[in-house]
Amino acid sequence: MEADKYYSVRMRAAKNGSYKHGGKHISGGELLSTYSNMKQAVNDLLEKGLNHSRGNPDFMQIQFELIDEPIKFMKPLQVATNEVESVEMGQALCRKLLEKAGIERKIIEKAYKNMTEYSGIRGAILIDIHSGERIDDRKDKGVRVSRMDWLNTNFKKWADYYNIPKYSRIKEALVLATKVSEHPSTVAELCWSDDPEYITGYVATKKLGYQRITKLKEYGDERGCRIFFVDCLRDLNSYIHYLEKQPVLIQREEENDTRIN
Ligand code: PML
Ligand code: MG
Repeated sequence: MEADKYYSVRMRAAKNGSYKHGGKHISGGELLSTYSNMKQAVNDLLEKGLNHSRGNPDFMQIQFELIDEPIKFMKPLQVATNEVESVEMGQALCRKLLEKAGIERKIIEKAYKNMTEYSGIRGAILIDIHSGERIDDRKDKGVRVSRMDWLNTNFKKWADYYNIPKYSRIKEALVLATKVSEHPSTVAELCWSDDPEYITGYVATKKLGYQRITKLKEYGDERGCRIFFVDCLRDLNSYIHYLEKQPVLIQREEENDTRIN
């Protein structure tokens, strides 16, 4: 399979028309596929978009495109799960982890203050760690991290080994967090879902790993968050290019293979 060419396959789904016509974001999906696996790939994304707690879409686009650039292979971030009893405790832990990542308290507070303004955005927003200002110019769209995946068989072995639930949601979030944290300009990522039925989120950095926090919002809340705290003012364009275009495949360490088989 390694010798095969890969395609980036992407899906986006909205309700009340396309985004251009003011539609509400329902779901998005990214994966890499070989040509021979394309039917399955498209079907997986179709299923994802059709069955979402944010509602049934009335607009969906699925597209694929051949990848010319070489794929970068990366090991997944280390995962830790922090059980918390309340949203307040969860959010306090987020702030603590962001501070640990080297972001000043006042910058974290500024990001939180502006958070309601960011919550309808489909992709990620980029916040400069020096000014606390949003620096991407993508308005409602945000930056969509793309061209990344983790082959299911490899993910399942990893999940078994670390005793982590084999949810595609965790796989997809960890793929994204690993790709994002690998870039030297990323200081930290803060994320929780816009799915009203999913309240676990995370803070991720290369050093601290993928720190899951079990309660970051109340059930029923459709406001999500995906912020990248960055130090990349001088090379913003190449940073965004990396997020959108660099193909990445996540693969667990080889040495573990011998231990679980
Ligand atoms: C999402 O659903 O869009 C993000 C989910 C983030 C948390 C996934 C997890 O580790 O449980
Ligand atoms: Mg989502």
